Amino acid sequence: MSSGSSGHSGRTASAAFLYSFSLLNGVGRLALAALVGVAAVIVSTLMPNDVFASEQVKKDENSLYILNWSDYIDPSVLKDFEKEYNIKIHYDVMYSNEVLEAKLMVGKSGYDIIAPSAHVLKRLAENGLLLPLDKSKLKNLSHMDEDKMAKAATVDKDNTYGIPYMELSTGLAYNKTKIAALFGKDFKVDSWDLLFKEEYLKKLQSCGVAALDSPSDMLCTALLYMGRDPESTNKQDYTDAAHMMHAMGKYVRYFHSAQYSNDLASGDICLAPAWAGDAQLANQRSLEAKGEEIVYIIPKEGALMGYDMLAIPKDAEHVDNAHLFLDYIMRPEVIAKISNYVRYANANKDATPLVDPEITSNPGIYYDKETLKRMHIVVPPTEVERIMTRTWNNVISASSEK
Ligand code: N2P
Repeated sequence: MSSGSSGHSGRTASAAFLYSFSLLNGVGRLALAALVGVAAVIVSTLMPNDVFASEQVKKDENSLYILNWSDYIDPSVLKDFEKEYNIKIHYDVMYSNEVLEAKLMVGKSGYDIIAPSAHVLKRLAENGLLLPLDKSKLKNLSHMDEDKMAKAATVDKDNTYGIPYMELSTGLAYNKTKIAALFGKDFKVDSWDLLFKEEYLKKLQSCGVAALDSPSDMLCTALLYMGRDPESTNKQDYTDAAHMMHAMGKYVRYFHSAQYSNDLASGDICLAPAWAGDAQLANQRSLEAKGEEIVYIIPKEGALMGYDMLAIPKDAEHVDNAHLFLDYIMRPEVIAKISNYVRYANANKDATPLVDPEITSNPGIYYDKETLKRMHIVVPPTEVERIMTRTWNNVISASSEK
């Protein structure tokens, strides 16, 4: 298995791009997105076209190029797949749906498997960028949970383009010891107030707050907190959300969608909006390293939940291998192994008995009925896509000027 970069055209650059994009401010992002478009044209014009080309193509037939979120697989699963099928996996990680989308829009991403969140899969499919799955090659679909497949089908009619990979929520994670030291041991953390109200942020600044670099997660959560429709199409709602978030931007150390998990674990930050499994991982590592608990909650105002999907881009070059991989991932023992490693719930009903009871009984991962009542599956409407991007870039730019 090779990871992060490979000999495939343009891929080393794209891995670096995926990382650095997430560290840029709003203006830099737009400029870089335009540059990538130009670079893609240059790279594809310079593709080698000599006598060795057909040899290389043959060698590459036994390959599979995967782009997945960071910390989102048990590496042994990739190795086992390679061994069983004699297929070499080239594995890159990403940190944001927006970057994935930009790459697919440019075309020739080189990937055979991608992991968009469900609402993004919907947009990619609508733009003709995904390949319909060949279900005759996916016999393990029978293991999937019908309810969860039906939920995924609300954005992917008849489950045409994707299979749900992991189920997740966007809640709030905090270091119990540090929050008790700041606010007193009887202080109850049950609200997004801590992330959005200046009076709390001012205090929290000393122990460190981070935020996800994800416009849909952050803006829709802000709308929920404000009691507005998280799928609002009203421009004013986004203006109000941005206004409120500028306060948050003044106090957060950074916006990044992976770094916070390590930083919570090491004690470098004490609070962050978080994806369920990443918070659990932080908890596990923090307990091991310092004996401090990282608690993950679904605040009383509600939180987002959803699925990350696995899908095949329309121009994938290794379509058969991609189907083999999807079918492999749907083996109950394989997806259970992944859930045990990454601490996210999966959507495979036959895998549940194989998942560590410590995970299945955690209401922040496998949600109980009470928690589910506060959770919302949100699909940001297409017509506000631009408003969301612009609003989010403004929040980040304002924050970087602090
Ligand atoms: C896992 C990241 C979760 C992906 N580390 C959120 N879409």
